[in-house]
Amino acid sequence: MPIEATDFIWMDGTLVPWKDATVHVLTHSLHYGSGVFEGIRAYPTARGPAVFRLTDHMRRLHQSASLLHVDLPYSVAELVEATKETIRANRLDSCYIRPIAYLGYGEMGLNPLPCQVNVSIAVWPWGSYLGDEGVQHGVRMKISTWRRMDPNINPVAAKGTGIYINSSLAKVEALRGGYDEAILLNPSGTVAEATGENVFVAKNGVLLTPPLYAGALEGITRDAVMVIARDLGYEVGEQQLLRTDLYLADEAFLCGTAAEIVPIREVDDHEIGEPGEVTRKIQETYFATVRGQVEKYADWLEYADG
Ligand code: PY5
Repeated sequence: MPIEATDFIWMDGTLVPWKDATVHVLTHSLHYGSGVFEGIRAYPTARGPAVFRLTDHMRRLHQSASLLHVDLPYSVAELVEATKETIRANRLDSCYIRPIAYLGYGEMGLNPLPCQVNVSIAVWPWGSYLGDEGVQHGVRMKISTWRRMDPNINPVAAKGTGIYINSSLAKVEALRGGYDEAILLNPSGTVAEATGENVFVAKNGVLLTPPLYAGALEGITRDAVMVIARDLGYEVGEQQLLRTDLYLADEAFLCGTAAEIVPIREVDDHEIGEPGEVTRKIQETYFATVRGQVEKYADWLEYADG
């Protein structure tokens, strides 16, 4: 799905025309994958565009940066304000938001400490990451032969650009095998997460997701799903899962900002089937929440216009 250009990208404090938002080929992060990023979404609501858990995402950007020894020149509050300004400038009702902090031009070599830190925020309209058909009827997953990295090889808690090569390899393997998306196991062989989403299974009415120590990113959608599911009356637990727990699940789904809530229809050719009641209810509540229709979760929305 090609990126749809908008008018402006926020770069280091200024709104720059989309086509001028470029970097030098000797940008440090291009060579060593030393950038950190976030994926955020704004949704249309009765009060204008609302960003879902914007402050939480910007806090995580700061945490990712600190794990990679990148000193961000903007506070969480400044990044929140810059995001709202960028949405307003592009007059968008809903969009995907991609902040990235990267080590820029001026220094080379593996020591990141002397490098200048640049920050940009781009916004553009982006449909369902795994397709509307996937959101409705579920996706076909493959357990990847690539493992999620051990947390002592790379800090998997950081959304670091270089770390995503692992996800890309798994994604390509799954796509070339005729599947929609991959699930990665950790080095001990239990389920970690998908290439850009967390994983949940439902078994006998209980909802389970791998704990963070299994290699799962502390997803903001994952957290929202746990809150919503408990409020809907489901028991929710963090538990290590075997690949066979996926094969034998009553229901399973992926969740993440880009993908939103996507049912899993099949894992390694083991059929789970059309989305069941637990998945449907969580999906429904999540979509109503992000559109500002659920009073209980009103705190999760930060309005671009105010
Ligand atoms: N796990 C990984 C590896 C992720 O990259 C993401 C988000 C998640 C889980 C879900 O986290 P959250 O719920 O906080 O979004 N992935 C990015 C996203 O914008 C990039 C995907 C292309 O969803």
